Amino acid sequence: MVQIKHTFSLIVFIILLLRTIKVLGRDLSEQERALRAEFIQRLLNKQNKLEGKIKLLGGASKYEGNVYIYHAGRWGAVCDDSWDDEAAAVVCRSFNMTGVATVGGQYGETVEKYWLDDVICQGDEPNLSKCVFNRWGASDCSRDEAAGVMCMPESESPKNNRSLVKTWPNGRKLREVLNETVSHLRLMGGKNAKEGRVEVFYNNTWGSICPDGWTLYEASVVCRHLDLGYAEQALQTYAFGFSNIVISGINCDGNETSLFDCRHRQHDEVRCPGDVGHAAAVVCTNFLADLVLDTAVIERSAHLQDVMMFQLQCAMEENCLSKSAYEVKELIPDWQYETRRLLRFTAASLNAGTAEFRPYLPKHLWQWHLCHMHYHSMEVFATFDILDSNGLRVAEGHKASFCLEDNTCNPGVAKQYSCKNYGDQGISVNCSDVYKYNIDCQWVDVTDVQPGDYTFKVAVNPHARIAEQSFHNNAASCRLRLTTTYAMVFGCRHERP
Ligand SMILES: *[C@@H]1O[C@H](CO)[C@@H](O)[C@H](O)[C@H]1NC(C)=O
Ligand SMILES: *[C@@H]1O[C@H](CO)[C@@H](O)[C@H](O)[C@H]1NC(C)=O
Ligand SMILES: *[C@@H]1O[C@H](CO)[C@@H](O)[C@H](O)[C@H]1NC(C)=O
Ligand SMILES: *[C@@H]1O[C@H](CO)[C@@H](O)[C@H](O)[C@H]1NC(C)=O
Ligand SMILES: *[C@@H]1O[C@H](CO)[C@@H](O)[C@H](O)[C@H]1NC(C)=O
Ligand SMILES: *[C@@H]1O[C@H](CO)[C@@H](O)[C@H](O)[C@H]1NC(C)=O
Ligand SMILES: *[C@@H]1O[C@H](CO)[C@@H](O)[C@H](O)[C@H]1NC(C)=O
Ligand SMILES: [Ca+2]
Repeated sequence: MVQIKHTFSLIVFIILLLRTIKVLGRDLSEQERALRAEFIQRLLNKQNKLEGKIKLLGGASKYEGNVYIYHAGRWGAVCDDSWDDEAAAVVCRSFNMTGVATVGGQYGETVEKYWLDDVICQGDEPNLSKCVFNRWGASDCSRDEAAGVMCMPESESPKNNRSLVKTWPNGRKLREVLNETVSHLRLMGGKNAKEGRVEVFYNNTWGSICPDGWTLYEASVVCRHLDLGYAEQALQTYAFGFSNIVISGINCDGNETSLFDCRHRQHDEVRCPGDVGHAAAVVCTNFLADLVLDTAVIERSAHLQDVMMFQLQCAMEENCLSKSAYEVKELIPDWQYETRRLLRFTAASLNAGTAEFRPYLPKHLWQWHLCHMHYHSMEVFATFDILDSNGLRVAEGHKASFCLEDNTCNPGVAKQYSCKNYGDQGISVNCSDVYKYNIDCQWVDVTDVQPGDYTFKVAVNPHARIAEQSFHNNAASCRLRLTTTYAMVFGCRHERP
């Protein structure tokens, strides 16, 4: 029986083979040609139908995970540089949902090459391919920089329900969940006392903390809590060993003196996506940079200027204008003579810390920006936003790259860093990096913003990518009065980005 079946399969195979040879042969009949054309057309149609489609992988449901987009016949990942909630809104809208952005491969390393990098969305684009980004496939990101989203139904959206904004995703303080008198903190597995995996004594055993969402904010609190200085690194790693993960979802402001003052949104069980074997870890140090944004100079320098678009070509290339500028360019033949209204201002940050502030990217990854003729060493050094009374963004100053240097130094301190000639970039202790109001891109495009009262927010090192002693002096939250003829910025105070 087996023999007969085998023979039969062989015959079928030979017939198929003969047919294939015939099809591949020179003399295709018209009908066969038509069949092949139809097959290829179907394949192309399928590709076209998928073009621009989104899927999410690595999450607990199909509505959360790392984002993959289909383009030119394959799926590709999205890098987290510049990735934010506006971009998440665009992704989640394709499921009729709202959502929040996740970064740093929160749902694991990417399984595909990157299609998109430096994606900047306003939030109202019909789909992700309509946002601004580098060329398709142009990316310098490593596999653990995958951008993701966590989508949720509109009704549960924190944006739809103002009363939820404060409680989500914060939850209760850790000290309300565990008994502080018997809970302790320690570092384990490090080469010295200032580094290691963070362990909590919880429910009578020592356990690790879930590394998901572990940032310099949480790490800063751990170092302060243990009296070890400042957090130089927040790690999600197996390098310091592993123990059972007993706590997830810790979320700190960064200025707490005890980790138990941080908020905690663990639900019933520990939920810890990402690599198994990884744990939250820190490296503490006594010497660290600390940028302090100068609020007075923002108030003094802010003013409006109307500029014709032909003077803004470089700025357009670097995405320094709002979306409508690109629409104007497409729709209006004489677009060069249209004007943009810019809110210009000077931003200066002093390094008041005890160590130099150095760029996040190593030198060989700096990007040469032809327009401005210097290298950019950090994807995002500063953000400028205008928010309405509901806290919604009405204008976003692009997130430009910058060149870090010592522009002015306190008396007796020598300048060391300069952007010229591929020089080393950084900000020395007691020196300031100054972006004067008259340089390109040092503005927010307010062409589309109605006159009224707003909040103007400027932040440096906004994603806390580089360690600092404190992040609570990195942002300035100011009042902005915009009229048809002038702008006034006043009442700036420091806060966290
Ligand atoms: C994305 O939006 C553009 C503009 O509305 C549209 O032409 C395109 O078909 C959309 N793509 C997908 C996958 O929805
Ligand atoms: C989203 O909602 C619209 C209108 O209610 C509906 O037509 C569409 O099919 C929905 N899309 C998805 C993916 O559920
Ligand atoms: C907003 O959320 C609160 C708390 O969950 C709830 O009591 C309230 O009804 C919600 N409001 C709306 C408009 O959904
Ligand atoms: C915390 O633990 C201490 C020592 O075991 C105990 O005396 C105290 O009642 C506990 N507190 C709470 C709130 O459980
Ligand atoms: C504490 O540990 C015991 C076993 O040692 C376990 O049964 C219990 O569920 C744990 N409680 C919590 C809150 O984790
Ligand atoms: C931390 O900063 C927040 C503002 O971001 C402030 O409300 C809070 O009081 C500060 N906490 C401490 C312990 O300084
Ligand atoms: C920076 O300035 C502060 C206060 O003016 C001073 O105490 C400190 O020694 C200076 N540090 C350096 C490295 O110049
Ligand atoms: Ca700072």
